[in-house]
Amino acid sequence: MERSLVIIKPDAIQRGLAGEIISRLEKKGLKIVGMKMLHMDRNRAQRHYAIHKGKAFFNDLVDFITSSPIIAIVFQGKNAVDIIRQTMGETDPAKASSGTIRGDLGIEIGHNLVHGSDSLENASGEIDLFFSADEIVDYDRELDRWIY
Ligand code: DAT
Ligand code: MG
Repeated sequence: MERSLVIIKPDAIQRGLAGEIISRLEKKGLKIVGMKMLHMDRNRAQRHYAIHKGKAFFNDLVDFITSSPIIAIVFQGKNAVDIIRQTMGETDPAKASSGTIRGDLGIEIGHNLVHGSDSLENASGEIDLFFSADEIVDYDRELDRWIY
């Protein structure tokens, strides 16, 4: 089973959309195996978004993600990385399809509500940036036999 890091971004928390976003991913069938609320500092933000360093939007991105608390979640499931990306929709909410989180709930790229890892390799590093091994919880769900 894959694991992926989801971040409920500051705009989603401020708008009261955390439950809506978590619920969409839960209803899809993904299992929460780690979750915490925190206020990202600039150091963690720059490490999380290191791949974008040097791009025009990098400073605004770090300002935004550190502007207010976030919720970091580890979701687990078959093909979790791709399923989460599909459920989120395209990076720019203006281009994201209806039925996706960003397509239904957002308007512009700088306020796109949610982060999801873009590959299995990056997911592993991103999870390690937020969670220690003992903060990931391994458990069985009865309903998984109705999903798989
Ligand atoms: P994603 O979050 O879909 O993985 P990304 O990794 O390309 O997208 O970019 C990270 C975040 O940076 C994205 O969620 C919003 C912001 N961003 C990306 N491209 C941008 C742009 N052209 N202008 C402003 N913000 C941008
Ligand atoms: Mg990305």
